[in-house]
Amino acid sequence: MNNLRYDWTTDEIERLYNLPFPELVFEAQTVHRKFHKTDEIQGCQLLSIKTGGCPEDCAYCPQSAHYKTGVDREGLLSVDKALEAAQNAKSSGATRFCMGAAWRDVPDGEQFEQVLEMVKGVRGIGLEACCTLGMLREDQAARLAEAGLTAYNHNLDTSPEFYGDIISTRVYDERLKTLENVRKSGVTVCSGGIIGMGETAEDRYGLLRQLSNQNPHPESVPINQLVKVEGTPLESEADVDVFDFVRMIATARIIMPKSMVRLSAGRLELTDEAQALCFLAGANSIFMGERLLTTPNPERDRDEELLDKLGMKLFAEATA
Ligand code: SAM
Ligand code: DTB
Ligand code: SF4
Repeated sequence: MNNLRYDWTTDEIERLYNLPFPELVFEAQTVHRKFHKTDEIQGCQLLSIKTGGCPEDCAYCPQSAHYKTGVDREGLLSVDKALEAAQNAKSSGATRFCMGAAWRDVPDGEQFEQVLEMVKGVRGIGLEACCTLGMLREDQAARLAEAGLTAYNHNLDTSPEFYGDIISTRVYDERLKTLENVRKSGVTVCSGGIIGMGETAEDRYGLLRQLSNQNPHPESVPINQLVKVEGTPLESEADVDVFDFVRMIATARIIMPKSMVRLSAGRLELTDEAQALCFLAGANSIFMGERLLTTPNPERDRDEELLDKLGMKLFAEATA
């Protein structure tokens, strides 16, 4: 059961996802405690280094130039500002710092050099460094690797079948190609998806199949609950059933035993009890701080209180 597998079928994933809830959580716990500590989660901090005005039309995204969401367009942040934020993140207990840019793909030239400086600086502070900058060529991935980048985030978001309903300005294969470029560079892969975009259960299994059929598995799998932002086409989507969200996390944990499964966007909508269920189901990371990229996130104090109540703690050190 616990040997890593890269050939999970949609049927197998469907069977796991739909197990009686106690069975599913038991399976997930069993895998979780074999590969991870159950009383520790990693704190990550996000920073938007280049906000808004993105040419892509991702239906969930407040930063797309296609929608009126009130997100102001800003140029690339200075290296100093980014490193100041990284230092603050470290002081508040984060061990991974993720820099996000609203780009379709990574620009060459001065801006890329500036991002490379940020990566070097973040590593110098003693944090894991992650970037999410859009599509990436092989040579760009190699330069990020050289700068010391720990991980590159590039989400598959949903199933190949549903992808076209959410984004029309790029195709699934382009996402897979970037993941391949990252993998070749030696930078670890962070890739996951979003629940609550109007996808069917089959689309969720399809996303999990795509992720788990990668060899090696993505080292990091963020599971986001859609943050419904006014002005985006998905502003009025129906809420996700909390048990479906937990099922998604548990299934990801079982089929990708060694990966970090990250309880990502959407935590403001979750009660303490729901978050505790996510940890029981194998989530072992959260984003900390009052802001994700452009949307709010629970305050540091609330997270600290929750972890205290659960007798859990944050990773003391970066692992990479
Ligand atoms: N532009 C780059 C890209 O798309 O790869 C990097 C930044 S983009 C904001 C990073 C990820 O944030 C997206 O792939 C998506 O999964 C997630 N995201 C964006 N808006 C979201 C929302 N409203 N709710 C949940 N996740 C969201
Ligand atoms: C991921 O999967 N979730 C994070 C991170 N990777 C980059 C982003 C969430 C963004 C939520 C919407 C916003 O704050 O703009
Ligand atoms: Fe642009 Fe990324 Fe937002 Fe899509 S998800 S609109 S690529 S910033």
